[in-house]
Amino acid sequence: MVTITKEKLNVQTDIPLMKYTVDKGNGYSFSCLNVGAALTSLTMPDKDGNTSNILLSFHDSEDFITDQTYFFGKAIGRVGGRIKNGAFQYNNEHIQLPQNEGNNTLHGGNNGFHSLWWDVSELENGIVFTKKIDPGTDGFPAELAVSISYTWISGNQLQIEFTGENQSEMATLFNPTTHSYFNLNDDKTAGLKNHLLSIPARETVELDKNQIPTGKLLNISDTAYDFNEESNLLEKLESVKQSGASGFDDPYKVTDSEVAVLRHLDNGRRIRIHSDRNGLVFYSLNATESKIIVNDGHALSPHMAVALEPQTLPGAVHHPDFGNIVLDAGDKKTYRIVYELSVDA
Ligand code: FUC
Repeated sequence: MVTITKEKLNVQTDIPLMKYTVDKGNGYSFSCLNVGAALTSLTMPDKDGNTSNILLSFHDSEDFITDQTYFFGKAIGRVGGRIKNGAFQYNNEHIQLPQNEGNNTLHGGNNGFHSLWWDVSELENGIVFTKKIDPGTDGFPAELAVSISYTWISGNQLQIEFTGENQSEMATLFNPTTHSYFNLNDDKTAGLKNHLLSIPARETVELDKNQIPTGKLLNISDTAYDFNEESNLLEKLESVKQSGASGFDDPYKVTDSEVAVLRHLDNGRRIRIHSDRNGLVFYSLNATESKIIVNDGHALSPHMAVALEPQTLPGAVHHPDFGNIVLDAGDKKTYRIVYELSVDA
């Protein structure tokens, strides 16, 4: 039996900051905020029945309002990832988007989904955030009606569904994702110890020095980036660091709808991530500031968790082979991401 509770958090804001918790009553529950449509916790048992939040989360709720760096659990849109020069061409017209990382646009700009206040309604097994976003709000063309729902579906599966409906006469872009960072340890300071990861992909998107997709794919078979075979995450992280990278921050071209499986060697927790799109950005939280306090009051540190962000491959707006993220006038699209949780005995 699913129960939904609603709590007003003690933060001074014009719009009350609300936390919604959707509890299955069997050790599985999640919580969300009306700012950023953020998933702030996802709780599950381990093999001994101890429950923990498997997401990295800000300790102070205020940080969910102000953050423009880490995006813990946030909804991301209109477009996840980076858009070169924050611009694209449509029918020979140059369309400029808000630039928030040098000349480029990252995660929908500073006024993207992650920073907005959403209307909320309760569903039978979850909640739905809705908002009509116009160009004056986020700097993208066209009025877009967005809904983002989080619901428990069959088994212990959390489904996140994004719908965008273009309600104007001009085209826009729609490639939303969710920016959850996972850590299956009870003690988040243990970092990624004991984590095994698999990703069904033989190629990643080549990135330039500003992490902008060049349009090429790189064959990663038998390199440290290859997670086709389930691999120890810390060992792979060490290998890529030895080759000069700060960690993983790469778009994988996935070959299956089960885009990643992350599990813990000892405590039995396992998450399978399902998606209906061709890309997965794998980010190992490479740069952090210790003034950020997370979860039970610990300082944030590098590689404390991993973000696994399903989306159409970044760069699609400039490289048609990567997919189509244009939402034409009047069009409506829905994308789903499912977190399937289970515990190995
Ligand atoms: C991922 C990365 C970025 C960024 C962000 C928080 O999407 O690709 O580099 O740091 O998350």
